[in-house]
Amino acid sequence: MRPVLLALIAGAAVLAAPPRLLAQLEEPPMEARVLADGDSGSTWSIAEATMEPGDTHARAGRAMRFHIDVNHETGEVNYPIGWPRTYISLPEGERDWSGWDFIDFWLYAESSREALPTTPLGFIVRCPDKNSSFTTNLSDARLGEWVHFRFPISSLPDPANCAAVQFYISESNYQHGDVLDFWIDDLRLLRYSEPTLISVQPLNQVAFRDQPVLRIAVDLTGLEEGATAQVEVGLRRDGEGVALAATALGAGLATIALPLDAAPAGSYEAWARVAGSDRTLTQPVRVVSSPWEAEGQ
Ligand SMILES: [Ca+2]
Repeated sequence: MRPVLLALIAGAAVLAAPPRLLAQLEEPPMEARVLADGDSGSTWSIAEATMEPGDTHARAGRAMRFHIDVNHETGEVNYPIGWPRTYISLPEGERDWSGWDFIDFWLYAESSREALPTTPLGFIVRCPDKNSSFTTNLSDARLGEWVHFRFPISSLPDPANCAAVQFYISESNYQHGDVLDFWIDDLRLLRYSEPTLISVQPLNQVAFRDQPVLRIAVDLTGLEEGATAQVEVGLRRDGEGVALAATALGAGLATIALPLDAAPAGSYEAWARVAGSDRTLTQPVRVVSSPWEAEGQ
C-alpha cells in the first residue's frame, strides 16, 4: 500500500474535514468509473432492506434508494436486532483499484426520526473479505441534505483486490419502527487524469539556518506506471523566492532536498507544484538561526 500523509487519511467526509489547503483550489481533471449512480453500475444484493433506483432525490437522473423499516423482532433468527444491508460483489476483472485515487459518493438521508443517531450508516469495502476490510461510520450524513464522502484508495487494506462494497445499519442504533431512506448517488472510483500533487509537507516546520537542506515530502499522483513528472519545490516570502529545487518523480510519496544556504532567518511559505501547472500547494515553515530562537515559540 502506498503511504499517504495523515492529513489525507483523516479527510473522510469532504464536508467535515477537507485538507485545508486543497479545499481552496479548483479540482484538477479526473476520470471516473461508475459503481452506481441510479442509472448504471453494478447490481446490488440486499438483506432486510430494499435497494432500488428512484428520482425523488438524485444529483442527476436517478439515485439508488436504500430503504429500511427498522424491525427489532424479525430478521435472522438469532439476531432480530440485526444489520440491514446492501452490497455489490465485483467480478474478478474489476477488483484491482490500485490505479485509482479515491472512492467517492454522495448521500442524502430521510427518516421518520427527527434526527439521525451518531452512527447512522456504515460503509465497508472488502479487500477481499471481512478479515481485510475498510470500515467507516458515515457520521456526517444529514437528514434532507446531500453530503459528499471521499476516501483515498490508499487507505484500503489491499487496493489490488477489492471484492465488495457495502452499506449497512446496526438496528441497535435505531428504534423499532424507524423508517429510513438513504439515497446514494455517484458512487465512483476517481483518479487524477494528469500529474497532480495531493500533498506537500516540509519534514521540519522549523529549520535551522545552518542545516544544508530542508526536506520537502510530496505525494504525486495522476501518472501511468513507470511515468515521471517534473516537480518543483521552493521557499518564498512576500512573493520572493529564496530557495528552489526540482526533480523528476514517479507516482507516490517522495522527498525533495531543498538547499537552504540562501535563506535568511524568518517565516516562509514552502511550496510545491508540478512544473508548468498553476496549481501550487503551500505549507508554512520557519528558518531560525539558533535553537534558542526555536524554543522561544
Ligand atoms: Ca444519478
